[in-house]
Amino acid sequence: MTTAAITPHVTDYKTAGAYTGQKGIWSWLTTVDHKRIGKLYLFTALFFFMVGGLEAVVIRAQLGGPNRSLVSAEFYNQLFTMHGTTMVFLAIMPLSAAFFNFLIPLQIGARDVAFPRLNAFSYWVYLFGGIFITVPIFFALAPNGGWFGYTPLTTKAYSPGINIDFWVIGLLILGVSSLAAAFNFLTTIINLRAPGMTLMRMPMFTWMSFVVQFLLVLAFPVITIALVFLLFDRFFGTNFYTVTAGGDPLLWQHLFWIFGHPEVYILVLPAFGLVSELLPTYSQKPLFGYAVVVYSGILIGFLGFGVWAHHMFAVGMGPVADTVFSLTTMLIAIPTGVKIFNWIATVAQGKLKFTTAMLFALGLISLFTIGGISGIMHSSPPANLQQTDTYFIVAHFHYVLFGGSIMGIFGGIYHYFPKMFGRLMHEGLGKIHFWLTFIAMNLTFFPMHYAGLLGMPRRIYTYDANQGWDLFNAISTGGAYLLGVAIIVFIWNFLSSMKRGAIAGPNPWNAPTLEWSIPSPPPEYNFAQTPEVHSRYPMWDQRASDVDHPKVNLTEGKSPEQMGIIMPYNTIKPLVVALGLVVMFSGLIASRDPATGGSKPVLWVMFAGAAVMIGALYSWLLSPLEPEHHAH
Ligand code: HEM
Ligand SMILES: [Cu+2]
Repeated sequence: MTTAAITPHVTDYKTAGAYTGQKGIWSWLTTVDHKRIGKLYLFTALFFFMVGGLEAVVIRAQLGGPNRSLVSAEFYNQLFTMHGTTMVFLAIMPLSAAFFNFLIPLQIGARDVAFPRLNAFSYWVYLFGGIFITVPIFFALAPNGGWFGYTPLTTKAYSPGINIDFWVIGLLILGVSSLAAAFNFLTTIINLRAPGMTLMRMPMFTWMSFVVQFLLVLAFPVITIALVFLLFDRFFGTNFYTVTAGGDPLLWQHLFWIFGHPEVYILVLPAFGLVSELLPTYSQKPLFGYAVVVYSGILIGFLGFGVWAHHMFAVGMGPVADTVFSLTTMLIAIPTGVKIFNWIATVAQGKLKFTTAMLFALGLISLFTIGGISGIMHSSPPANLQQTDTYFIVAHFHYVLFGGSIMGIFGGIYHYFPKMFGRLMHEGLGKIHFWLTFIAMNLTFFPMHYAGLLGMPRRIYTYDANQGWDLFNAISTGGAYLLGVAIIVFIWNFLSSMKRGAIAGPNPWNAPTLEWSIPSPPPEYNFAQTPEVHSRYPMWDQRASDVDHPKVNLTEGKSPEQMGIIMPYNTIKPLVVALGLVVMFSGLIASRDPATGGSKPVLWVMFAGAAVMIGALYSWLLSPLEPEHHAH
């Protein structure tokens, strides 16, 4: 890699050229900078993670012992529906989006994403969609049909109230955000790579993100269609899912899981990508079998579209379909196993540094493997018929989603916090956070395997004593409380380190990729000069003597204008378009039918929202690109 040499008069190498840019709430409302949008996703998604976590703690408090009545059966339905929906769509997906936004342009040597304003739009649609679907729980009107919303339960006949309308419309809104972002990142990764950054030189996080964008673009249209059918059934009297009118409730299950299974890879592949960044850094060794790790990621993405009906072994598809989907599901274990093998081979004989980030990466390997093994167990239809809809399944997906996604994302936060904020998180608190999480996670979810094998169904709001479930539930609940403590330690470390953490410098971990070649936090324009890349580990290419003071790509304290770099200007229009879109959708449920408690559309609200959206979009598309010709 060739870079601008350190300017001789740099006094404090650690902060030289670091971001000093825009300040104030207006600059956040109008930002189109991928790094700031990444931080907005991070703060918002961590908030929703805590909301989802709180819902989980209330669920566990209710289930901590037999015959409890902390919450009603109806409110319990709302709690698990929103817990699942929040964790999947408002916490883990946006936490991954925080890393897509902050990291991808830095890893490929670009100054921003392909469509910065569209990027801002995605964030605001996510935020407004998240508020739209979350607020109802405070009025006990939240979605209550489970996170996969099976029909006919979610049709008007069985759910006449407004609850399911919030879920259907909320997910449609969030789908707009995910799809817009996916097209943005696909275009960015294909077109904006620095000279020499060939596909097989891309850092692994960018590779796995690349695969995920394809999954998003292919999977989200499927659930969008399923939701539109349900919206029509609920609002306009069609019968896509009503069997007595010639519809088919199983159509929903097929459509939901054709989206839903790729969705689990959308949730875990970014964490896999982060772990593939962390392990080489903290072993000071290249990733073992880089190309094989890339291909196994692609294969997981591809096979992920061929297994959906393993969620439906109990609906009576017949032996042929059961066999096919069982085999395809078992096949996926191979590329997943390859990844785990390559990670272990990377760590083997490495110069290991057990930082908090490294512990979370190793935590992912062990916990995800436990989840993967139980996944193989219920890929066999006879075993599945015993385990489906029991706590064995709840245990399984928490080992892959908490043990996988969340552990990987925590590792990524400790690793990239210095690049984002210029300061290090506190390692002592980090280690406490890790060990509390690791122990509490196993206390919470491992006993669920046994409760499930002993017949405890999921989604029951209470249970009778003496069925052999009491002890397992008591341990799980204790574990959940301890997880709550672990998350408080993390939040304290996160917030206090932003102000008081040790100054980090460009590359505190001696990591190998481009994002570590620029100051922390990076200047608005990222790279003073577009880097030229000659290998997969540009920072490790440098002469040994440069390691202490690597040639970082900076020019001290100059603004983009002074550097002659044209950066996209701030604008409020993406936010206004997003607001118009959400108001338009909200108009569908703006009034209530007193008889059924169901919702009714209010046309003027819909038109007002549409007018704001189209007006702002028009002005956005007509506004000139060059900053000086434009008044905000
Ligand atoms: C923070 C700690 C967590 C605890 C204590 C927890 C606990 C639980 C419990 C007890 C249930 C079963 C509710 C029931 O069937 O009645 C559940 C369901 C679920 N959890 Fe978690 N969970 C946690 C984190 C997560 C995370 C990180 C995810 C990631 C996506 C997640 C996703 C789900 C989903 C999708 C469901 C199914 C909801 C449904 O049946 O509709 N959970 N969780
Ligand atoms: Cu699946």
